[in-house]
Amino acid sequence: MAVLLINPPRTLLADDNIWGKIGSCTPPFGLALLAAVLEKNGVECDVLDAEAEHLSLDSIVVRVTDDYQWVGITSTTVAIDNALEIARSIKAAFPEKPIILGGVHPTVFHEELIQKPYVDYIIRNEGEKPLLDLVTGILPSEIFNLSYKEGGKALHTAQSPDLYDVTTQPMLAYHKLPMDRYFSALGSYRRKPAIGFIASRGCPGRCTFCYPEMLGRKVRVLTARRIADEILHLKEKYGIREISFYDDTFTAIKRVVEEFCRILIDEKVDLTWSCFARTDTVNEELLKLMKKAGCHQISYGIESGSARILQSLNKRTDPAKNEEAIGVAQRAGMNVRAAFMVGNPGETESDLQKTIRYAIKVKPDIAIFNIATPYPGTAMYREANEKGWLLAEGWSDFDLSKPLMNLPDLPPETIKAYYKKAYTKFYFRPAYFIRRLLKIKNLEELKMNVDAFRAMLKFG
Ligand code: B12
Repeated sequence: MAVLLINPPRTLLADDNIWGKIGSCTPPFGLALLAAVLEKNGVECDVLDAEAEHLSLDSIVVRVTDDYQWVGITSTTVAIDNALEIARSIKAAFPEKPIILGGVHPTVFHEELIQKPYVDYIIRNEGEKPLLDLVTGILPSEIFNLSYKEGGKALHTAQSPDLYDVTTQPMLAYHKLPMDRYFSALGSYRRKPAIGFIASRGCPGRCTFCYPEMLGRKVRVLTARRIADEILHLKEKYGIREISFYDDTFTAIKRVVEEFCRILIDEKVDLTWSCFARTDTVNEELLKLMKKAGCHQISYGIESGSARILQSLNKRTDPAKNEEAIGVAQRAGMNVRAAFMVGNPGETESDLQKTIRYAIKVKPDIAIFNIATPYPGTAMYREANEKGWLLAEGWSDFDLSKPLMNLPDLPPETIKAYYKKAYTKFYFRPAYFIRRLLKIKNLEELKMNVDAFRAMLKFG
C-alpha cells in the first residue's frame, strides 16, 4: 500500500503582493513529517511538492499513478481552490482512490468540505496518528479527528484528547522532497543555501488574528539535541549553511533555546540562523547567547504603533516594550525584522500614520507591512463575519495583500493606499539606506539586500 501526499501550488501572487517579490519556498513541514511517520511504520509514501516544483494543476494528475492507493492533500486558506481542483481531477481519473484533505482550511471547514463528492476523508488538526490509522485499515469510527461519509451521510469523530508527542517525532522525510528547490525569504538570510525549519508547535500568544487551536494551544518543542541533530543532518547531507526557524514563537521555551545555543557553541557548528519571537519572550542575556550561537536576525510581530490597537488585537504587548525589545536585540548584535499589520478592526487613518511613524522611529533593520487578514477560525474572522465586514471574493484573496474587511472607520482603498505608502515611507530614506549598508557582513548578504531593497522600492 502506498500514499501520495500533495502540497498544492498557490495561486500566482499578483504584482501588488510583496510576498510575490520577497517570499520563500519552504518545505511542506506537515507533509514531510506525515511521510516520515508513515515510512517509520512501514507504509510507503511519496510527497509531491507542486508549489516548489511549479507544477500546473493539469500536470499534477499525471504524477498520480496506480501505485498509490491513497491521496492526501494539504491546504491553507489561500491554496484551497487549487487543492479542491486537484482532488476533483484526481477523483475523475481514479474514482477508486480515496482522497484525504488535511491542514488548516479543511480543519475549519470540515463540515462543508466533506460534502464534496471528490473528498472522502478530512483529517482535522494534527494528522500523524489519524492518517496512520486510516491507511492501515482501522475503522473510521474508531479514529479521532476524522470526518468521513457513510451511506451518503457525513460523520465526524471526536477530537483526540491527546496532542501528538513531538518528542517522538521522526526526522522529516527530506529524501522525499525536491531539496534543491527551497530557499528563504529575501532579507531574512545571511548565507546560502538557507532552508526553513520548525522546532515547535503552539504559541503563548492569544492574538485575535491567529487560530491557536489548530495544533493545540500548548507550546511543545523538540529537545535541543533533536533540533541540533536534524540540522546537522541538513548540513551534512544537503550542505545547508543557514536555517530560518518558522516557529510561531521560537523563544517560547527559553530553557530549550539556551540548550540549543550551547550545543551550537560547544560543538562549533558553523551555522547562521534567524527566528520569530514575541517581544515578551526575550531578554538581553538570551539574545546575546543566541547571537553567539549564530542567530543574526530576529523577527518580531510588532503589528501596530498604537497601544489601543495592540490591545484590541489582544497582543499583550505595548509600543514601549516592543521598542525596548528591538533595541535589546540590536545591541546584542542582531538585525531586527519587524512585521506590522495595517487595516485592523477599530483602526483609523491616524492610527495608520502613527504605525508608520513608529516603524521609522524604532529603527528595525527590515519592516514588513501586511494587510490585516481575517483568517477563518480566528476571533478576527468571527467579528468580521458577525458585523458583515467580509469583502473577499474567493479564498485565493486571503494572501495578506488585500483589504478583506469593510471597516466602519477605514475604507478598503485607504488601507490599500497605506499598505503601499508604508513601504515607500520606511524604505525611501537615505538614513535607512546608509544604516543598512553599514551592517552588511559579506558579499552574499550585500547581493540579497540589494535585491530585497529593489523589491521594496519597486513595490512601494
Ligand atoms: C511555516 C509556515 C509557512 C511557511 C511554509 C509553510 C509550508 N510550506 O508548510 C511559509 C513561510 C512559506 C508560509 C506561507 C504562508 N502562510 Co504560513 N505558516 C507557517 C506556520 C508558521 C507553520 C506551519 C507548519 O509547518 N506547522 C507545523 C506542521 C507540522 O503543521 P501543519 O502544516 O499544520 O500540518 C499538520 C496538520 O495540519 C495536519 N495536516 C496538514 N496537512 C495535511 C494533509 C493531510 C492529507 C493530512 C492527513 C493531515 C495534514 O497534519 C500535520 C501534522 O500534524 C503556520 C502556523 C503554524 N504554527 O502552524 C503558518 C500558517 C499555516 N500560515 C499562514 C498563512 C496565512 C500563510 C500565507 C498565506 C502568508 C503569505 N505570506 O501569503 C502563506 C500561504 C502559503 C501556502 N502555500 O498556502 C496561516 C494560515 C491561515 C489559513 N487559514 O490559511 C498560518 C496558520 C499562520 C497563522 N497563524 O495565521 N507559511
